[in-house]
Amino acid sequence: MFVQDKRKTKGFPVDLTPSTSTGGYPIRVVARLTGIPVDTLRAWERRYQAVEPVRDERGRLYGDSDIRRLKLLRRLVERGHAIGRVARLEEAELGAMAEAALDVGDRNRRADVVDVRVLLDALDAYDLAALERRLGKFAAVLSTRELVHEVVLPFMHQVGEGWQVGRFRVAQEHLAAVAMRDLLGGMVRTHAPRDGRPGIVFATPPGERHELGLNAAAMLAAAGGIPVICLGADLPPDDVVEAARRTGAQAVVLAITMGEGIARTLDAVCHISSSLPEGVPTFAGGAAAESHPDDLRSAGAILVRNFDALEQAYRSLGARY
Ligand code: B12
Repeated sequence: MFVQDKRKTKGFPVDLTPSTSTGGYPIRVVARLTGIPVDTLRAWERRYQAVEPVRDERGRLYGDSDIRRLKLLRRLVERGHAIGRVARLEEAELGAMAEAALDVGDRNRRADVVDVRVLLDALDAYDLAALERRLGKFAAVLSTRELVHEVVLPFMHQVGEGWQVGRFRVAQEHLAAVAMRDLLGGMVRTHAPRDGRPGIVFATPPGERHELGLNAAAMLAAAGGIPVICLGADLPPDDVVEAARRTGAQAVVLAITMGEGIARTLDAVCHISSSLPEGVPTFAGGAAAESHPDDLRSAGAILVRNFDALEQAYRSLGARY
């Protein structure tokens, strides 16, 4: 028996909780979660050993990692890859190939698959556990990069809107921020590279407490395999510089949302960019950063207008998508 959330999104079950102690999903549920017909699943297993589910007396049981893997395989096959060639690749390799194939059009088309309302409902009820569990379900079936673009950003946007129109109180916005920080922590752990490559320091300047965009920026770096040193909001400039020096960071990313006090913020940006070691760039994004392109340039920072441009910058720093 599965506990299934009644609110479904166009046939995509959003809250399926496996009732077995092994945490496994039977093949019919996997077919629904991955969009791969049962017969095809069996053929992929038999012929290509695409996944190797455990078996018990009731049949095959698949784990979250099998589902992630099957989703990636389906996406690659849809784009013309032969299943026989990709079926046995490591998950990281499949992820890199699938990320490379994901474009903006795909994102828009896929937006209807994910419905962040279940997250907003959890927030309505002040239910952090449900929020994190539901985020976990999305994380099981989407790649990290998809999770950021299709779940995290739309969710944060809705939280912001909800806060503004009085649906959410500050306490609920704080709960959402906690869930996002936990999610980021998980991503940093999961994607931590072992090759000792330098990381990126993330922070907001003094007086800037809006950190949701910053967290999303950090998640995308983690998704690309770049080590993340996320210091959070309202940081003294010297602390940002010190963290970058001590960790041998290859860049600093600042999020600047608030127009109020922008002169002080720009002073801080200037201090950071001029104190960093030679060759370590300072990137800045967010609403107020976008409104002050010339001032930012004068302060020695590179304006990043959106998350696509940010990913482009990460690629130049070695991110693998
Ligand atoms: C949530 C929120 C807060 C929370 C922030 C909590 C947190 N943990 O981050 C709290 C309650 C702390 C807060 C406080 C305040 N806030 Co406020 N807040 C918001 C709100 C509702 C949502 C902002 C948000 O995080 N959205 C989600 C993110 C993901 O979206 P986004 O900010 O729009 O960012 C987009 C892009 O800019 C980009 N982006 C963002 N960061 C980055 C970084 C990089 C590197 C890149 C590439 C891109 C990028 O990504 C997003 C794309 O979708 C907005 C109103 C709104 N609806 O936007 C006001 C808003 C930002 N706040 C505002 C104000 C004035 C304040 C306060 C002064 C209010 C007060 N009187 O107390 C204080 C000041 C706090 C401070 N000193 O910083 C104003 C700012 C106006 C301005 N231009 O200066 C806004 C616009 C509300 C308004 N219309 O007046 N706020």
